Amino acid sequence: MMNNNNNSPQDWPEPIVRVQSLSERCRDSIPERYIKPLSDRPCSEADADDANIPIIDLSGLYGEPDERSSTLKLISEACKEWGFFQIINHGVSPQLMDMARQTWRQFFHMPLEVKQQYANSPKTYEGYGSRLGIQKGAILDWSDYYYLHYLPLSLKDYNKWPAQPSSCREVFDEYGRELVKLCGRLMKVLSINLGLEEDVVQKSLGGEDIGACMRVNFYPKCPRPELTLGLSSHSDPGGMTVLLSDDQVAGLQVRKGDNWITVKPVPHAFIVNIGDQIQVLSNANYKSVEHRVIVNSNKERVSLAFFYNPKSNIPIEPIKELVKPDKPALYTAMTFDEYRLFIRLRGPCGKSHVESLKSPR
Ligand SMILES: O=C(O)CCC(=O)C(=O)O
Repeated sequence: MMNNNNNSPQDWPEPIVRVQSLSERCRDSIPERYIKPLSDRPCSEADADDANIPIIDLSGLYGEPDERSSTLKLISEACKEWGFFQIINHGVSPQLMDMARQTWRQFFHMPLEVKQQYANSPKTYEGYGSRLGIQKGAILDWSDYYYLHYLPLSLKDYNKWPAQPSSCREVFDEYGRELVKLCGRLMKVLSINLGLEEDVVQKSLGGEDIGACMRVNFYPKCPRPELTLGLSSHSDPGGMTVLLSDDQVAGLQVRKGDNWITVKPVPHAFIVNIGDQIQVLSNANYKSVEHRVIVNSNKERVSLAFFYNPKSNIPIEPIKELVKPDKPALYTAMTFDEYRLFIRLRGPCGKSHVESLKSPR
């Protein structure tokens, strides 16, 4: 049984403590609940200065044929080797990106009582939250977040979006529209790179009926960053994630073999990563890669993760053109609704779930 503490998905197992209030109270120690086992703590040595995920200029996709094919190739290699890349010249306005991040930063700086009106429950996770997973006694991450649905329209509920700052709903509506367009373009690229007709990946995710949601992460300053994580290692359960990172503060680390590479964010770039559902659809040609977030003692950090997901009730399985005699289907079919229940109950835990979907052979 996944939920072995008799908790219901309606309830948190313990009273919720906002990490932001802890950060204001704790001077030189952190509560034990946030101290990670030694093996999970961030390593003290800085990673090689020049190591970074690939940075790809998307304007190449619309240039001369040579430029287009070399851009496609860069994306293909990044998907295979890293599962992560940064994109520049992606078509989303830098002003909109800044405004979106700034608006959410303002939200997290509103008085607690304002934010508490949106306190979430593990049933849908929508709203203001401070933990993932409902296992009693779990070690927690040093972050608060806000989670909301953008698509399908049946799940989009403005009452669950903050009313303040007053521009929040309008800004996020526009941001969501732009990101859905960007993700649609990226789906075509992935399809072409997998040797398929350009609309196959999008269709396999449900065509027009995809899901999209966003988690805004707020990582308060932490007096003992070497003992904890802002977000534990996980792969993203959905199709693809487009992350707007903090432009001032690094924190995202991507697994590369046995190392963790700290992403150096480029101003006005997005960080794109493959999620578990594209790993499944691509029959593991592309891998969703584990990542985690470290925190620091002198700067808070804000990031906006936009999740582009399959329609939630259709079976997701390897695309048939990618199943071959020498590469049989590696995964059994599962709907995204079933799949994400796991992370909702258990919280972030590496890649254990997508690995558990492997077909017995
Ligand atoms: O804050 C970040 O840089 C990464 C956030 C993330 O991995 C997530 O929200 O799933």
